Amino acid sequence: MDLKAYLQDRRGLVNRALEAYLPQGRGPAFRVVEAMRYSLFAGGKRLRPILCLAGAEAVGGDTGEALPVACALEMIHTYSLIHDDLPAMDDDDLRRGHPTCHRQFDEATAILAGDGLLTEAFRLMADAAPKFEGREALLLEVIQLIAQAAGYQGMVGGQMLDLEAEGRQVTLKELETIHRLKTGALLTAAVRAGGLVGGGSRAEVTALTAFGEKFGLVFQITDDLLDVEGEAAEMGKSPGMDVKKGKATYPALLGVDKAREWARRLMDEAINGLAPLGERAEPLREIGRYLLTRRS
Ligand code: GRG
Repeated sequence: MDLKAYLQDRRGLVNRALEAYLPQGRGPAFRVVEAMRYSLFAGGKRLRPILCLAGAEAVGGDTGEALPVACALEMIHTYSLIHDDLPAMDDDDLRRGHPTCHRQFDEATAILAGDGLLTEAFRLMADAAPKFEGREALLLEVIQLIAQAAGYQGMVGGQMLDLEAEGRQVTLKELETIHRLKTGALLTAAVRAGGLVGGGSRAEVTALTAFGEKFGLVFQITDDLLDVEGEAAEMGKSPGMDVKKGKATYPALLGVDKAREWARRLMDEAINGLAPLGERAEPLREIGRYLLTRRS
């Protein structure tokens, strides 16, 4: 399959839907909507929504039905980036190739923009209820799954552990826990939610979840490798920040070659686990292979 064309098509689908779900603001709250849109449309690979759509596709589901959930995932992801870039957290100036939200606007507006995106994500999913007539329990399960992955049992918890680990020695096991929660939980939820919305059987959803968990880990390893080897122009942010901030990373703990080898092995396992889903899971396999060679 032509992965480039596939990603371009899905990105277009997601961007058009996001534009419809979050149109330009009017009225008194104009500034916060402008800040939400600034970060949402600043670029980004749209990986989480694409994983969600590909998860639905892998079980023979309708990608149109998965779109509100896919867009909600991108809103949650963007909120996490805005808050992560704040002076109280990573204090970054550049994100997605543009000034970070608090640099472009101000700190208070950036906090509100993140809050607005997080809240809007859940409104968006709840608003999709009419599309799920007779299957409301399924939509509720998806909303619960995403809330859990984004909250203290997932991304927020992982961020807390990450902040607590700053400036001290971290074991490989601790690092894995941090990343399983901080980045892995939302990526896993994206694939799983796609499978659920797509009407997959429990066995299919379990296979997708196992893929998502390994994918999440490989994503983080390759993110760490990019920080060592990447180019700012391609990444849209400055490389070398992990070392500068004294953060524990896979290349720092294992060495670059071993980290890369581990990522390859994990991705092989992840792809092998998709065998029961047959041809329909090909986009997921291709996205997995692409992850190992990504430059941004
Ligand atoms: C503030 C609650 C809260 C959580 C922050 C995800 C996160 C938790 C922080 C981001 C810090 C970071 C750079 C982590 C490395 C992995 C990561 C999430 C990279 C950015 O995701 P991509 O590559 O970004 O999918 P784009 O811009 O392509 O969407």
